[in-house]
Amino acid sequence: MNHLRLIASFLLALALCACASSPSASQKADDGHTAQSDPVETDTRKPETESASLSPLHADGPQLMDDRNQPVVLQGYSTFGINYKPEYVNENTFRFLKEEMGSQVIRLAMYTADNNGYCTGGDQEQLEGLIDKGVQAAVATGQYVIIDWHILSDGNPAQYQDQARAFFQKVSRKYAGNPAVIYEICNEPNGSDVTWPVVKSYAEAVIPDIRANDKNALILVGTPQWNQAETEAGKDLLKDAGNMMYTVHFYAATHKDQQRQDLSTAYDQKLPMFVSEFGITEASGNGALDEQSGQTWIDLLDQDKISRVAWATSDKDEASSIFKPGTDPDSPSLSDLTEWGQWLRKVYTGKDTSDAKDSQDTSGSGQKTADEKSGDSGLEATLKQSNTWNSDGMTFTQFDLTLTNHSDQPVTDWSETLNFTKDITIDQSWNGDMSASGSSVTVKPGQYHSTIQAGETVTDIGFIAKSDGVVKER
Ligand code: IDC
Repeated sequence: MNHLRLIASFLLALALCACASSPSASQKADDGHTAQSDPVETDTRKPETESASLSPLHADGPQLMDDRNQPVVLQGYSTFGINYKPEYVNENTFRFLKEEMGSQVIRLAMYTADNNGYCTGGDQEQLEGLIDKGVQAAVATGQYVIIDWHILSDGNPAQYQDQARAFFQKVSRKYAGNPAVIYEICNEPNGSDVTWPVVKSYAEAVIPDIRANDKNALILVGTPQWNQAETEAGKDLLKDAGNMMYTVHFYAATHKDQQRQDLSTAYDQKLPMFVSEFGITEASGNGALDEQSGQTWIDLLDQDKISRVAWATSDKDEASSIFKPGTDPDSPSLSDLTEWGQWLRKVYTGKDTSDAKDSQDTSGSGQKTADEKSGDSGLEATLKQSNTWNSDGMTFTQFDLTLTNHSDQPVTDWSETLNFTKDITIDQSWNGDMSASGSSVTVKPGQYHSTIQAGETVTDIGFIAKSDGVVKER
């Protein structure tokens, strides 16, 4: 266990404790609370863009952290090859992924060799345009974005090393200093002669090109055997590469105990890992879903606080597509989700897609989403998970509640019930009166906010839930 992490969690808990102790402290504490909250969305260095609200990320030992040294676990979706399915590189699709599917990071997979890839006849200008469109769309929807040099049939990254260097020089110059942008310099090295030293020397050539433009960006590096030789990297880390992590990929119907064991071994080696692609089909991307093995993987990633990105945002007729064939990229909806898409939504948000009825008309474009509960009073409640940490074998999760009165009358003596995926107790709370019962929490006005005026939005109510594992809103 990383001591800094423990200390940081302890300090956070202390600060929040101080917040909740008296009403006046509580008001003051909102500042402290805001300052320490959402690792994903509170940095306001450059308020003019959404990306400025994303905290710069860095690896600290095996753990991804925000700029306040709070652990961050990202979850998100990979595009399909952008040369195969350019239409899903689209702001409406990305917004749907964020608002309905629990996404915080989009991976832009640009094949280098397969099917008119970047290095095998693809239109490079067009592909770079798509990368830019994808970066802008991710930033506009408040998500991190991974630029993925998607080697696959070209198993040795050295094969197109010169092109890779020119590409990463260009994009890192373009996005220098943008905290949203993450560089993945080779998708899945593979082939019997593609050993870790081979991949490592490729990384040693490409990383300095990125560092010349951006000293701090997070860089992801693959490992041999389709990203399953992480323990090799764990024995022989890159030196002087700065802020970087190593990628691990799995397809849960094919990769099971052995690969999970390898991940645990690498975790014990303190290897910083990022799962930039996973599925629960077979490694072919097709076949039956293995939900059980998938859940075992997710539990392991939760335990080790490892970020994860699912394959793929596509309507191709195969089991690893999240959308059914023919899904409109401009207005995807919950009814377009395949079995895999539904599984991911459940795992990422805790929500069953049986609530699809409620938001059938949600096109993901700023309309009311299923997350928002609006009662007869006209009061709309939105809950956001802003932080989570473990201490003494328990999981602590900070939730922030936003209440908006959409009616033209003041609302008094309101009450909101929130449901969670696990039983919880309230460890700390501020600016509201919370009572937990099993997996539900009822929030009523405390000393403040007993009346919410017409049109008013209240954002300073929150609590810390204590549970025996990861908890999400249901
Ligand atoms: C697969 C696609 C499939 C396509 C194939 C070759 O799902 O439709 O025909 O690529 O281009 C990976 C790769 C990823 C694969 C995926 C599933 O990173 O490109 O996509 N997979 O096979 N690694 C393990 C599995």
